[in-house]
Amino acid sequence: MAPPHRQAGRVARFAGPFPPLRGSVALGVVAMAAVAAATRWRLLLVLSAAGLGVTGAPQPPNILLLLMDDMGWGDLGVYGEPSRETPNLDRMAAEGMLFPNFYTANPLCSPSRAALLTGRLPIRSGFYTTNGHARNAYTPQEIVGGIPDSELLLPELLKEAGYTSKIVGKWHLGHRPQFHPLKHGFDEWFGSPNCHFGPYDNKARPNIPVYRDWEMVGRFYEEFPINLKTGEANLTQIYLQEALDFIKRQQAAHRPFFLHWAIDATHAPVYASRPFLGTSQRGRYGDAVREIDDSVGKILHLLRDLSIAENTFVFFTSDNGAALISAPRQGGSNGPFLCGKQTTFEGGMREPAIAWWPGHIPASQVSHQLGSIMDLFTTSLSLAGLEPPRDRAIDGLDLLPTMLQGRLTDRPVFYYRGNTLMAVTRGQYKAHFWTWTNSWEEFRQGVDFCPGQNVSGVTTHSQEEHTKLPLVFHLGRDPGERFPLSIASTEYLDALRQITPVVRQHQEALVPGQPQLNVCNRAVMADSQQLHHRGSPSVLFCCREIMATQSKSAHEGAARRACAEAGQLSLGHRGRHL
Ligand SMILES: *[C@@H]1O[C@H](CO)[C@@H](O)[C@H](O)[C@H]1NC(C)=O
Ligand SMILES: *[C@@H]1O[C@H](CO)[C@@H](O)[C@H](O)[C@H]1NC(C)=O
Ligand SMILES: [Ca+2]
Repeated sequence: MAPPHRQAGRVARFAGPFPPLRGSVALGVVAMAAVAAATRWRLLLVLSAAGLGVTGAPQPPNILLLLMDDMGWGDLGVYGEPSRETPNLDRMAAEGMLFPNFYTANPLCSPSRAALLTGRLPIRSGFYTTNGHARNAYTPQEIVGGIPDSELLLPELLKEAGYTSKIVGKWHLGHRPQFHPLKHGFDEWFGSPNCHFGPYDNKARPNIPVYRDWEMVGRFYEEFPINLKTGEANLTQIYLQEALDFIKRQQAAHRPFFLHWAIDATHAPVYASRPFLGTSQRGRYGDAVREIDDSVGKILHLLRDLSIAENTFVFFTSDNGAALISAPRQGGSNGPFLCGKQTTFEGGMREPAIAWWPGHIPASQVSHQLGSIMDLFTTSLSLAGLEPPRDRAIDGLDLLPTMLQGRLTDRPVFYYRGNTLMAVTRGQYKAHFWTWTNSWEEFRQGVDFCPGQNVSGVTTHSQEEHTKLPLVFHLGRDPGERFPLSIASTEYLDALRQITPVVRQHQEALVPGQPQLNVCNRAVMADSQQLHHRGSPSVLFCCREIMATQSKSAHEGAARRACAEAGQLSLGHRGRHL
């Protein structure tokens, strides 16, 4: 049973979402007055199944998570984007609550999405690599790792509360059949296991498949064209129709639904359909944003049309910061923040975030709660009247008290890159234990995670350790992380006094999951038989990954030997063959 204070919280919270009880159901209500509200609607469902009629049975709210890909904090009008081209999202914010201090759990797609759906840091779920120190990793086609069966995903848990779940768009938690979204709680899927990279030659590498449920219905650049020259693709329109259709069907069936709308038009190569191309002041990236904004407007409009807006919780955010490597043509804006995707500076991890639930979340609110993408897991369970799993560490907070009562909860934000805790924020203070952007090798080849931004000793191209004397920034006065506090100041000591115990506690209790994303591990590579073939895509990928890291870890040593054996890397002469 939940502790009494939590149940009490739920009683107050749940007074709202339920439609008025009438007729035969009312009898049950008296008996249930003393019952934990968390289980209230489930009992009523049981009663209604026993013949009390579906219409009178209260339903928990629908949950709609709008997850953008590589959209930055600064990309929406409401966040100050100067072109002001997102009227629908701006209105959503005006009708709901804006979270300016909302964070993802990792600056890259796959781990961030794993964190949302498990409520756990990727270091716990295994969505990281030990190929190198502080390396980001995702699920390229060659990898056979994915979301472990032992992880409990949000849609699996929501099933207990009668929800039907659909994911539209990018999954990114593994390619192999055992990682299919329908094996992890989703009832429906339309989309792809990966980014829309390509086109590939279909010999060494096929184009990325697109699925409807279990069936592969085509591939990007083939049945689902993306014109790289003009930027034209109809995918956002297709994803929009999938969402509208699902919402209508669930509403007609009187079933609570969870829709995870994980679209990807703002991930390079960015795209838009013809009516939106060329319409933005910001170029092609802006065209993609405009089409998304228009689609969000249509989704919210449908909820109102069907009279389910007050029974549908909607949250808008992004999986990681804008990809400045693709900017300005194919990347977005991180507003005043430093660097972008792939980094643990604010630009890589702070996300646009809007909560919307008319009649429940008061309009025009700004919450300074430090929020996390992992909170969407815990908050969604709370909306469904469910408790988070107790047999594992959960990092997400229930944000309902914040959204409904304006409550603020002191909580840290952990910034990981792969296996390494890079930084921690508590309150206004952020301490960096490691700084790194990318390697000099990569940087000299033109890969820049922080174009136009060089903060000496901060945006470093070698991995710099600061665990003894962290670099500390006050994010209120210095959101751009440009002026580290003087280590001689009392403010610095005070900040560390707040942060150090939180870090110690976190690290002492941490049990890392088995790493799933080691690209150079033969056991997890798809074409391990071919690993000895020079030029095999996975070997090339593996070796490039190694080249890009500065680490000297044992794992990397083994991976390096594998690459050397495959003839792609001569030991002791890094970079010679690449
Ligand atoms: C998008 O759809 C329109 C209308 O059906 C069609 O004319 C166009 O060729 C499609 N574009 C792509 C890139 O698929
Ligand atoms: C950034 O500035 C520092 C100090 O001026 C300099 O040493 C470093 O090379 C610069 N980094 C880049 C990537 O230009
Ligand atoms: Ca992304």
